[in-house]
Amino acid sequence: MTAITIDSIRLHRVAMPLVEPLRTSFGLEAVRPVVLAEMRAGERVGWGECVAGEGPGYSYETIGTAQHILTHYLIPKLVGQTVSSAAEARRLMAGVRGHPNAKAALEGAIWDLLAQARGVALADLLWERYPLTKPRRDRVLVGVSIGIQPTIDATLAIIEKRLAEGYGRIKLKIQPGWDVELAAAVRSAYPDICLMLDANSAYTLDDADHLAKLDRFNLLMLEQPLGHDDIYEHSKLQPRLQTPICLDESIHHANDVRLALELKACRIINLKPPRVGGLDEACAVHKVCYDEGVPLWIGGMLETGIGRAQNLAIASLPGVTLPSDLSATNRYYAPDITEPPFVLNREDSTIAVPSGVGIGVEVQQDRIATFAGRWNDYFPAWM
Ligand code: NPG
Repeated sequence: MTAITIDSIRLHRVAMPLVEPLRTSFGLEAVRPVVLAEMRAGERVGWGECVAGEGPGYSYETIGTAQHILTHYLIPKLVGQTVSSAAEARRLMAGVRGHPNAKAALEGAIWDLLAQARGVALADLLWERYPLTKPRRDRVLVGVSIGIQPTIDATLAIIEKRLAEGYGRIKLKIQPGWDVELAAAVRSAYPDICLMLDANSAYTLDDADHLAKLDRFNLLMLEQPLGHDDIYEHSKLQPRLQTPICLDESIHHANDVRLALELKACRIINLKPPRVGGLDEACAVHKVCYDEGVPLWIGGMLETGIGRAQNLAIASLPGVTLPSDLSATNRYYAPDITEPPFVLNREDSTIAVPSGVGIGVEVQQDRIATFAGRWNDYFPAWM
């Protein structure tokens, strides 16, 4: 087995202005604070990305807590160690409870280094993690996520633009007061598009009858309607809806998927590698869905090219059967910190999986320096 010895880990904090801010039920994201992990092993450099947000709105972690945990607890556990798998690195970090986004940043860099040491693409290394009989794909099906807009007309205009660009699946963010009427308007304008809604935990079980009104819109799924840490109440909601529920925030490891399936709390799983602590657990979640035939897709956290390359790699696995939240680079950052940009294949709403070794994209150090220099313009010193 190929092993790597971790010589050093350096964190870079970069302020990444979004081409288009995203409004969700938990807030508005316009400039994303991102921490990148640069891991050196001999001549090689591996990269990981921490996607924790500015505030604890999507998860309890913030980019501030992640820096604290990374600097004082996780990095000291890894520097100087020799590992031959990401699972070994996870064992080294196991003394730290929780903090999945922080751990995922380091694990991502380790996967990149291990793939480079083997001379293979990250997607191939992920495919080898568990026995899978089906091959991986070279292109992954993608869709686009549209935030909460000021008006329904504004939403329809953006949908029109995205469809014209070639996105084959539209996801709309909803919240109480911005749901049934919106879905009705979109369906009457576009009776046949592949449409799904994402509530980011904005409802309670008391809203079950209201949510059932969404059934008539032939939605691909309704994502995370109830509590961010709930599985039980979703199991009470799903039988009252025809629309398949997809769990996102509630899924932290493969056993959460097993539990959700046993309780029939959802019919679809959203997998975000950072939310489950990294690509290793992501492979475990993928394996459960693959074996059980549960529809699965990869969620996005507005990643830079580093995290996006990793998401494309896992999205290439054969158990990922629905379009993933992975848009082209030009929708997120101009420029991004990696080259080449990811482009949408308009003819089939896909993006190609990087085929080079490791994450398969080139990190631009000069751009990291530029975006690092803007950190203080946007974020307080204590972050
Ligand atoms: O394309 O990367 C993307 C964004 C997809 O809507 C998206 N992500 O709730 O899933 C989500 C949402 C999100 C964005 C969540 C940023 C947390 C942070």
